[in-house]
Amino acid sequence: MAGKYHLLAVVALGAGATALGAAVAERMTAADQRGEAVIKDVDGKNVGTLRIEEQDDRTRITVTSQGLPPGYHGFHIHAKGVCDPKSKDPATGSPFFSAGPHFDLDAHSHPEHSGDLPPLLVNGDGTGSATVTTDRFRLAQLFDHGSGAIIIHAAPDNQANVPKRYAPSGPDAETLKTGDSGARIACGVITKHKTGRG
Ligand SMILES: [Cu+2]
Repeated sequence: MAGKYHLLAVVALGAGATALGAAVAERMTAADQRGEAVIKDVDGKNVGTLRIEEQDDRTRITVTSQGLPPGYHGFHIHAKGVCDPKSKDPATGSPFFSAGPHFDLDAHSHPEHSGDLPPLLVNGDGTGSATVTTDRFRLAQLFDHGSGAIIIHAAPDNQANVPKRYAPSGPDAETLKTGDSGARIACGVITKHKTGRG
């Protein structure tokens, strides 16, 4: 990768294209960084890791987990990089209230938040893994926002897909906030790291 960028930089300088050179420099900076999180449950047990990287015009998110209850789990980036298991949601009693609402660059509802991700499937042996790409945010925007936290929920995420026959007036405010994913069972603060390939 480094070789490719160096070649691009030489071409840009050779053509005297200052703007292109600056764009390449900016891209090198972004490619130099990644986000990482160690995901812990309420007892502080390590239940997974998360990696966030830039990949062309997308952001790639990779998760591996272990020691979690089998089934689908709501899986989102939340706005605040604070994972305090003793911080309880006054409305529901859920821990990790400190991580705030779903990370969002605008004023979207669920499941249109910038940090909304496909649910995590945990296998019968408690392990899960997934790689997902999203164009809803770039790594720099996440860090500008204050880094955030990855949260794994107890229940599946209904993505606010509530058919009219169940709710004639559509999903309620709670569903449009969280997708009814239930309590927060694990949390990982996303921190900035150098990729070391620049
Ligand atoms: Cu969430």
